[in-house]
Amino acid sequence: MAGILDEFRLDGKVCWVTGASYGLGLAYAKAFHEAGAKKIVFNDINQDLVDRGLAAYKEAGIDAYGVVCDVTNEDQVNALVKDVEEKFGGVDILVNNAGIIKRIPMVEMTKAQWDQVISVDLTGPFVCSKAVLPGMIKKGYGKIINACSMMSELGRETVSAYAAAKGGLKMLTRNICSEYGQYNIQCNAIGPGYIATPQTAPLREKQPDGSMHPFDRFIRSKTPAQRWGTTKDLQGLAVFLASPASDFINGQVVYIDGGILAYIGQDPSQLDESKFKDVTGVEDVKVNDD
Ligand code: NAP
Ligand code: GCO
Repeated sequence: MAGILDEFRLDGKVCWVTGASYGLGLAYAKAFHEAGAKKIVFNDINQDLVDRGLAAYKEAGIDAYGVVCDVTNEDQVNALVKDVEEKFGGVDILVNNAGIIKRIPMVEMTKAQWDQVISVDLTGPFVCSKAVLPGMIKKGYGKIINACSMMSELGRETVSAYAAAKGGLKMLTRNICSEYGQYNIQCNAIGPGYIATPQTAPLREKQPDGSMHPFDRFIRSKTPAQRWGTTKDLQGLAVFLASPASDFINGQVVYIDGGILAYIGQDPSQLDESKFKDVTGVEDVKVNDD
C-alpha cells in the first residue's frame, strides 16, 4: 500500500534544472535523482561548464543530460525543450535556478549591467517557463520552482538589480500559479537565505590578516542559526515542491534562511567567534562575482 513517503517520490519524472553544473542547481538535481526521477536535464552557458557538470553527475552515479543553453536565449531554450520532449517525453519539473548577481552601488551600475541581471534572473525564468508550460498543460501536470532570495523581501547596498529581479520573480511565481493552476500546474519558489556556494564565496573570504570577512560576521549576527546554509539544507524542500506531496501548494515562496526574516539581528561585535561552526558542502568550482 502506498504510504505518505511515496507522495514525496519523483518516479518517472523528467526534471530540468537550469544553470545546474554546480552550486544549488546541482544539489537540487542530485536530490531529485535520489527521489527517483527518471531523467535529470541541466543546461549551462558553455561547453566547459556542461562538461564539468557532467563529470559531477557521473561521479554521483547520475546519467544526466547536459546541454549548452543560455536561459535568456528563447531559440536555444525552445530547442532544448523540443529535444527533451523527443528524447524523454517532456519536462515534468522545471527549476529556474540559473542566476547571476552584480554587487555594484546603484549609482555606479551601468544600464547594461542592470539589463544583464534582469535578463538572467527574471526574463530567464519567464522564457523557460513559457517554453515548458504548453507541454505541462497537455499532460495536466507540472511543477515549476523558482529561485527567489532574501532579496525577494529585503534590500541591501549594491544589489539593486538582483533585488528587483528576485522581487519580480516572486510575483511571476504567483502569476504562473494564478494563470495555470487550473491545469494542475504548481509554481512555487524556494527563497534561500545565505548559502555557501561559489556565488556567495566573495562574501565569506578571509581578510588579508586572517580575520573573518565583515559580511560573514554580519550574516551570522542576522541569522539565529549563526551559520551559513549549505546546499543540503535546501534539498528537502526542493523534493517536496517537485513532488505530489505539494500538489495543493501553489504560488508560495518558502524561505529557508535559518531564521533571518524572523529576526532583527544582534550586534555583530557581541558574537563569540569561537562558537561558530565552519560551513560545509561548499562546491568550490568557480567564483561568480563581477
Ligand atoms: P551559482 O553558484 O553562481 O550558480 C548559478 C549557475 O547559473 C551557474 O552555473 C551559472 O553559470 C549559471 N548561469 C548564469 N547565467 C546563466 C544563463 N544565462 N543561462 C544558463 N545558466 C546560467 O549560484 P548559486 O549560489 O548556486 O545560486 C543558484 C540560484 O539560487 C541563483 O538564482 C541565485 O540567485 C539563487 N540564490 C542563491 C543564494 C545563495 O546564498 N547562494 C541565495 C538565494 C538565492 P556561470 O558560472 O557561467 O555564471
Ligand atoms: C548578497 C548575496 C545574496 C544571496 C542570496 C540571499 O550579495 O547579498 O549574494 O543576494 O546570494 O540571494 O538570499
